[in-house]
Amino acid sequence: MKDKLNLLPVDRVGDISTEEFTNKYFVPHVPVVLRDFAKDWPALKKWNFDYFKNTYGNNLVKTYDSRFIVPGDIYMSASKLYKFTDFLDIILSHDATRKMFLYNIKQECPDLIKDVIKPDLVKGFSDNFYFMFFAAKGHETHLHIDIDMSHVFHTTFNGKKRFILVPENESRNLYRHPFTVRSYIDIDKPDFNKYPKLKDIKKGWEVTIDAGETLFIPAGVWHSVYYEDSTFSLALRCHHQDISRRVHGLYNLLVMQMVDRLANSLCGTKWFDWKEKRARVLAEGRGGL
Ligand SMILES: O=C(O)CCC(=O)C(=O)O
Repeated sequence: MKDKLNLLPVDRVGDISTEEFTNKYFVPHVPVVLRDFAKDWPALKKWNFDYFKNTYGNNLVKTYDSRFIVPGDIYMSASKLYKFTDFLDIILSHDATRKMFLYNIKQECPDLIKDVIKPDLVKGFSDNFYFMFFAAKGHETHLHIDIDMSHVFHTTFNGKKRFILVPENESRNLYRHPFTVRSYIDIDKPDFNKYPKLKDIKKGWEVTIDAGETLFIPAGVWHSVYYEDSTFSLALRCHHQDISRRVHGLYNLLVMQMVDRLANSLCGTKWFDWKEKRARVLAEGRGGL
């Protein structure tokens, strides 16, 4: 009896030429671990929990808990503001129930950008979005696609993170909730009885990255993240090379997400239940959309 998906390992490469990266990974949307992507960044030596506490400890930061993906008042919103130093203490006390995510250091702590060397592996890296993620060992970020349909280069600094990734064309077999970039299945411990179409997933990957390594997450690729250590990381975004994909990202942000938020605020659980039912209909091939 199947109790896990068949997940492939992810390639790990050192220095890689633009041509090889583009042909093997970037264009075909295949994840890869880049061991040398961040090797010259001053951030690798400089950033640690104490450094953030001493330098930016008084900043107020938004934090998120499991209610982020549950219908109700906190859906898709931050649940609590903390002083940065207090939140880092929470992480260091191994409380994995909340996280800081999509913390844009370009806006919040712009001096930190000087510690990151803008990569030239491919064109299209954003100058505006340098997102950081902080959480304790045991934290889990549920399965999703990045809403803006950008490529992501995710570097972890001080510990291990495990990722499960699934190609975008498996969205229906993952029971994607319509009007969202989210699936509510547990991809790590899949329930094939409740979600039988998971058995049809042809391909996926599993990888653990260590401090200093960078995972390339191609645009549209599903991913869930498991914090094996209390850690922080930085995700650089790179625009998709196809304009149609960028438009798709804008649509997701400006239209789809707004519809979902509005329907959640008006109908809450009923809207969630409709999305869950619709995800099943689509997975079983009984509907359009
Ligand atoms: O590390 C996390 O918690 C989430 C990371 C993620 O989803 C991303 O970089 O796109």
